Amino acid sequence: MTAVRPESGSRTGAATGATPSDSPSVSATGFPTGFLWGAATASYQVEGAATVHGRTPSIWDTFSHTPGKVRNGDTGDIAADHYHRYREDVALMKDLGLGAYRFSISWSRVQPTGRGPAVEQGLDFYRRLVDELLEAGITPVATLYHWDLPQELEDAGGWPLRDTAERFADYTALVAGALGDRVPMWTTLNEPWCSAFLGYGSGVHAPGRTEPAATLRAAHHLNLAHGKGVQVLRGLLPADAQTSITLNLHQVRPLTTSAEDADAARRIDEVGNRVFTGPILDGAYPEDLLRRTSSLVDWDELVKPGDLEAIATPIDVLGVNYYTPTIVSASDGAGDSRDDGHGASDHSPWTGSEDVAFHLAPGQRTAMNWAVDASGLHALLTQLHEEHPELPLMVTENGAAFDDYVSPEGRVEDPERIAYLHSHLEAVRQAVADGADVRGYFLWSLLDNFEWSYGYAKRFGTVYVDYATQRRIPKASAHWYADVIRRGGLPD
Ligand code: IFM
Repeated sequence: MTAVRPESGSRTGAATGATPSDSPSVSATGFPTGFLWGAATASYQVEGAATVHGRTPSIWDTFSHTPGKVRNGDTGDIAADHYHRYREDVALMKDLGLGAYRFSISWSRVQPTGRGPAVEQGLDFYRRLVDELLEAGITPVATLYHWDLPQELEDAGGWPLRDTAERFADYTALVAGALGDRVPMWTTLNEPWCSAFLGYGSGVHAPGRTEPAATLRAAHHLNLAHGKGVQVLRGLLPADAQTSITLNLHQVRPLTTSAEDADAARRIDEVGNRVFTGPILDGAYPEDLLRRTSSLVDWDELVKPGDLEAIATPIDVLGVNYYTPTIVSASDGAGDSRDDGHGASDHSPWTGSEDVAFHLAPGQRTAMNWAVDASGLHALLTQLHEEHPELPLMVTENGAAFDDYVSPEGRVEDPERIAYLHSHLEAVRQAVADGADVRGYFLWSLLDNFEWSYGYAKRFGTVYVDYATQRRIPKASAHWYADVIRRGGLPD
C-alpha cells in the first residue's frame, strides 16, 4: 500500500462482517483486550510425511524435486516432521503460552487429486492436531491454502484455469465439514500474490511458470477461489466462526519525491496490493491496472458476471503479513538494482509494470537481505484502517531470518530477532493507539522450516530445529516472546 489513493472507479465500503462497535477495548499494555498472541507455520514447510496415507505430490513437491529450483536440492519430504511430532510441538506452544496457532492444511493430504472425496486419514491428522491444541487451550487458526496445489490440478491448468477456483470451493467444503465444529478462525488463502506472481510470473516459486498473462488469470481465479471459499465456509460454519484472507501487502515507497517515482509506486501498489484488496474489499479491480494489462488479458472475458460479487463476500478480518518495505523508482533504463526481495529471476513478477526499478532500503538487514523497518508495518495497518475503518485486522505473519546456531552450551541466542520482534510489536501497539483495530499477532515462524526456494538455508523459527535429529531448541526470542505473552504487552 502507498499513500497514493486508488483511482476513482474502485467502489469503496469495506466488505466485512464487522462493525466499529465490535472493536475491543485497549488494555493498559496498549494492546486490545482479547488480543491473540500466536505463531504460524504452513503445511509444506513443516509437516514432512510427504507420502503417507495416499498423499500425492503438490506443486511444491514437484518443484523442489526438480534440480536447480531449490537451494541445495532441499525438499519438504521430511521438513520439521511436524506430522509425527505435532504433540511435542503443541506442548512447546503451551510452554510458550501461545494463545493461538496458525497452521495450513495440505490439500494433497486431504484430497490428493484435488477432486472427489476426502481421504479420512488425511483429515484425521488435522483433527488430532486441532484436538491437541484445544486441549492445550490454544486457538486453532486454519489456513486452507498456503501455496501447495495438488499437482494434478496444476497439470490440468493450475490457477490460470477457472476450474481450479471451483475445485478449491469443493475442497473447502470437505475441510470445513470435518473441522468446522472445532476451528473458530479460517483463512482461505495465504499470500495469493506469491501464488500468482511468483508462481506464474517470475517462476521462482512452484509451479515455476513465467507467463505474464497466466499471472493475471491466476490472480483473478485466486480471488474467485477466496470468494467462493468464504461462501462455502459461511454456509457450513457456526455463526460465530471468523473468515479471512491473508495478504502480503507491499508497503510501497517511492525512492524520491519525483512524479515519475510516485507513479512507479502507484503502479506497484496496484499490481502488488490492489489487484487483491480492490475486488475483495471494494468490489472492483483498479481501472488503471485493467487498462495497462489489457493487451495481455481480456478482462471482460476473464471476469464473468457474478465474479466480483462473489469475491467481495464479506470477511470478518483481514490477515496482513509484513516483513520489509518495498522501495521503487521509475526505471532509468540503466540497470538499476532490481532486488525486489522475492528472489532472482530473469522474468519480472510485476506484470504490466516490468519497467519499475527496486531498491534496497538502507540500514540493518536480515538473512534474507530484507531491511528491518518496523515503520512499514505501522504505515500498512494505519492506511488500511483509514481506507477501511470497519475492517478488523490481524498480523498473520511477521518475523525475521537470521543465521542462528547452537552454542556449545546448547543455547540459541538471537538478539537481532528479539529486536526485530520488539520494534514490530511496538509498531502494532502504535497503530492500535492510532485507531487501527488489530486483533492479533502471529510470529513467523514457530519452527525453523523449509523456506521455499531457499530450502533450509534460512531460519525464521523462534524455535530452532536441528534437522539431523529433529530436536527442538527454543531460541532466546521464544523465551522473550513468552514473557511478552505473559505480560500481554512489551517489556519496558
Ligand atoms: O516462509 C514464508 C511464508 O511461507 C509466507 N510468508 C513469508 C514467509 C517468509 O518468507
